[in-house]
Amino acid sequence: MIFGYNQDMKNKHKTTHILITNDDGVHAPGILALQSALRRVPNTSVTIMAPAENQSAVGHRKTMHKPLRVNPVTLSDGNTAFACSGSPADAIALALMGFVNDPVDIIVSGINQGPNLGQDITYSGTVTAAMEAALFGIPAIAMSFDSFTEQTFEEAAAVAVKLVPVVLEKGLPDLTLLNVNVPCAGIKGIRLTRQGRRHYHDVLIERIDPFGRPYYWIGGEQPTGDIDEVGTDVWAIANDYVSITPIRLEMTARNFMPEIEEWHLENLEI
Ligand SMILES: [Mn+2]
Repeated sequence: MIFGYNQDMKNKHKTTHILITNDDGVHAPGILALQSALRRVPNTSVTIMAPAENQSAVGHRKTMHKPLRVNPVTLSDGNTAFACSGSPADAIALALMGFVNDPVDIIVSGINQGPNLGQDITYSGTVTAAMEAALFGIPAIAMSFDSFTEQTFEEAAAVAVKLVPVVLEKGLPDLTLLNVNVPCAGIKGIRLTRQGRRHYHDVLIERIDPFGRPYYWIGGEQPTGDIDEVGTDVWAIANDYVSITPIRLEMTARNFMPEIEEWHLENLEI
């Protein structure tokens, strides 16, 4: 609430400054579509600070033991962006701690090539960039597209264009961000969801290098999920709905507290 000030007049003249990042790298097609769409929103300015290389699944990584480098780059549509050497979270911190002068109103991360559902979120550089923004108290939206191959990001970008003004108007609570997933095969509607349950199918592969030493890969089939659990992000995407999940960085397992209190851990002799 601003006293003695005409809020409508203020909003009419205010330019919204959107900071865009991703984890697929600054030259990925998803961020190209996202920035292109958000630039068309009236009274909007856009700054892009994204990893120079693909940083998918780096999680909420903070670079501490080597310097960060930033270089201006030109995107394939002629717009400019900043490419940084760190993680997506580093990109957000860099921008907000002083590299970008203009105050940032909202951060949009993506559009990721591939979904970020259920327990994917702490692996995801797309989502952890939004987590970093939440730590700075800036509203943030993580955008992911439910295909690892299709590059038709226009519908997902249109969702971001619709969502940004709502989040700007309503605001988000402390330590809270929105995780948005967009289906690939036509949008049936929008659903507010909770995190579902992911199932990972990675295997550990051991191979031998030319010098006789073992080395390892962890990887495998794409994760699946409990698609029958109605109301989850996994369910929504399986049913061609846009999934919007509010995510908190306060991760206390509250429903486990009564049971673990019965363990009386405070009585452990140490
Ligand atoms: Mn990615």
